[in-house]
Amino acid sequence: MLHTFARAAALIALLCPQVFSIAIGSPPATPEVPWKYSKRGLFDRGYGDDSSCAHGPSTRTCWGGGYSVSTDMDLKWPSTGKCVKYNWEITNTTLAPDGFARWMNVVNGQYPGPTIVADWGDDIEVTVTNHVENNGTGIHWHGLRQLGSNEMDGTPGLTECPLAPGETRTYKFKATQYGTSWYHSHYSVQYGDGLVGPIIINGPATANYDIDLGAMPFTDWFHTPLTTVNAAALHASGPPIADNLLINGTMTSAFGGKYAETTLTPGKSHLLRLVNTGINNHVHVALDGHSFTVIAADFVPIVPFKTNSLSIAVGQRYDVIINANQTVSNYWFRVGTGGRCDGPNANAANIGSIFRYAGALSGNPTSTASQPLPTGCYDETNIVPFVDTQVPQEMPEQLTVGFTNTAGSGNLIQWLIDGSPMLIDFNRPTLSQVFDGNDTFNAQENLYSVGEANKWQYWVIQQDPAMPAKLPHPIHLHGHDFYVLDVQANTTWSGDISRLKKDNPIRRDTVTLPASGYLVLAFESDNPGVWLMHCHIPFHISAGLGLQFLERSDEIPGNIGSLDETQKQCKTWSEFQTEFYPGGFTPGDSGLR
Ligand SMILES: *[C@@H]1O[C@H](CO)[C@@H](O)[C@H](O)[C@H]1NC(C)=O
Ligand SMILES: *[C@@H]1O[C@H](CO)[C@@H](O)[C@H](O)[C@H]1NC(C)=O
Ligand SMILES: *[C@@H]1O[C@H](CO)[C@@H](O)[C@H](O)[C@H]1NC(C)=O
Ligand SMILES: *[C@@H]1O[C@H](CO)[C@@H](O)[C@H](O)[C@H]1NC(C)=O
Ligand SMILES: *[C@@H]1O[C@H](CO)[C@@H](O)[C@H](O)[C@H]1NC(C)=O
Ligand SMILES: *[C@@H]1O[C@H](CO)[C@@H](O)[C@H](O)[C@H]1NC(C)=O
Ligand SMILES: [Cu+2]
Repeated sequence: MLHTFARAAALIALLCPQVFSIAIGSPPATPEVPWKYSKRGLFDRGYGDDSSCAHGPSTRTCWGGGYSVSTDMDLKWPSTGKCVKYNWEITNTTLAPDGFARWMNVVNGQYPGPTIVADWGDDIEVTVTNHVENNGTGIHWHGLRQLGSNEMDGTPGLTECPLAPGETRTYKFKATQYGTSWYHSHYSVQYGDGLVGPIIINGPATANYDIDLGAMPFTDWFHTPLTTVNAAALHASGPPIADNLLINGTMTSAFGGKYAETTLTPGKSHLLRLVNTGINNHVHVALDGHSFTVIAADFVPIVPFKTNSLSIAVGQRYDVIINANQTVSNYWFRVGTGGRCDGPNANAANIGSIFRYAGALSGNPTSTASQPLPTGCYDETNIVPFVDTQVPQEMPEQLTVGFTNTAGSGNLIQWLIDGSPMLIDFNRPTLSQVFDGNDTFNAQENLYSVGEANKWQYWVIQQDPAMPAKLPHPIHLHGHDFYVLDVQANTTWSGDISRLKKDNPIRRDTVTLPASGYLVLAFESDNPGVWLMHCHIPFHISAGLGLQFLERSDEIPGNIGSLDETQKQCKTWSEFQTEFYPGGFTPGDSGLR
């Protein structure tokens, strides 16, 4: 306790309207970080560095004020002084996104939740009140770096206790990145019951467009509450069957529902922000008669490439430009699933939405696909980050993904990291433990310490070849983007570091670990905090497929206000849990999603 307050007193409060203040130990806002400059290629793509021209439809690479699409977002971002505030009531509400009515946990009665819209460099402040009678909550801002604001990451058991029914808390953080993402509950399987929404952070782009159509979220959809589906999945020998797949929160089904509709302006080019907010299903998307020019992958601007379809893992995003230069008409936007590698979807063959040119007749499209959608759960490989990074070749440390299945005897499915299924303690989040000066962690917290400051951290995630469950996993890291240095299906890592891609490797925050294969990634230890790395399939992280990096524990910034808030949140959570769940939660359920 003493330790907590001694630490806290030295730190600076973080207030939304005020310019973001990073506390002791983390990199300064206008950084002088020579090690970073020295490892960058500073590749000149012809826009110069940080041009100051004005942003507009024909100058999307510019942003203004010395910022552009060439700016390295790790090092530099605008400080607008602008604060974007939201007030959210989380309720248990009956809705029927595809015509089938069921209870959902949603933000402000709305599904998908309200889109957070901010400009690059804004502060974002979201006040969340939990009105759900039976469940806690905790909102995570997927892909946002939370530089210097680890306690705002919204990960129950790591950075906070769950928010108990009736309680309110405020999350405050800075948009140091720009592009498209989403927020979701990280409490139990709650996001699969509806607690998700898009995040748009306006910024420059690597190609021009006229109109921003906003976000287009997709998710597989279950008619049974996810707690029930998950409890069964923990004991079943195969994945659960999704009932449907929602596009922008809607689809048709035997119960009614409707297709989502998007309007295109003839002759204009449109930015569309694709987000897989899914549960089990990897998706493939295409628009009849139109190609996509892809300009960003996750929060990373990329060298534009053209494609007829995109493969999108759970948690991934792509920003694409669609040129409305075809005959004024209606076109099917088609969405397919991975096929055998993700999980069955009862309506997989019928998923679509309508893209209607302004001036076209109403009614469903009669367009045809030029080619069938691909299947499979793999990532796009054409991704070249616009801002160039050099990552030296070094030997990674190994993490092995394993699996135990005693389902036949009525027991448990568990996914393991180095033999251990992750299990967190809602009542003792890692961050509180760190501030209390307790550095003894339970083995099942799957905690890996990263002590070095500002160094590359190399990890190979290897699927245990002996494992019977041969499935790919979308791996997501909090607090960082990572670089994908090598990725292979059906093989084990040879230890040959000359295989590692060092010249401008793919950078993003979610990547697919292929079945029976491995993934070598690297991130920079430039953000002290407690950061979860996990499979983004809720059923898999629930069954243990996760670990936490405790990065530079002595330097994690805290601030008086949010530490007080964390303590209050833990007290009310502990009272709620003691009263309603005296025996604890479902065995084998990590508590995380
Ligand atoms: C939501 O309300 C329904 C009844 O309308 C109830 O069965 C369900 O348990 C509630 N869900 C949560 C998460 O509280
Ligand atoms: C959450 O709500 C569901 C649905 O009402 C309920 O079955 C479950 O026990 C609750 N669990 C927790 C951990 O709050
Ligand atoms: C998604 O739906 C919302 C609400 O109906 C709508 O405002 C938005 O334009 C839609 N987005 C796209 C890309 O069609
Ligand atoms: C329509 O736009 C696409 C994408 O920019 C381009 O590849 C194609 O050639 C254009 N087609 C016509 C008919 O102009
Ligand atoms: C330190 O944390 C561990 C793991 O959460 C816990 O088991 C132990 O009781 C704690 N020790 C103290 C002295 O609080
Ligand atoms: C991996 O092996 C499986 C089973 O033999 C096969 O179906 C799959 O195509 C292989 N994947 C790759 C990328 O080679
Ligand atoms: Cu998984």
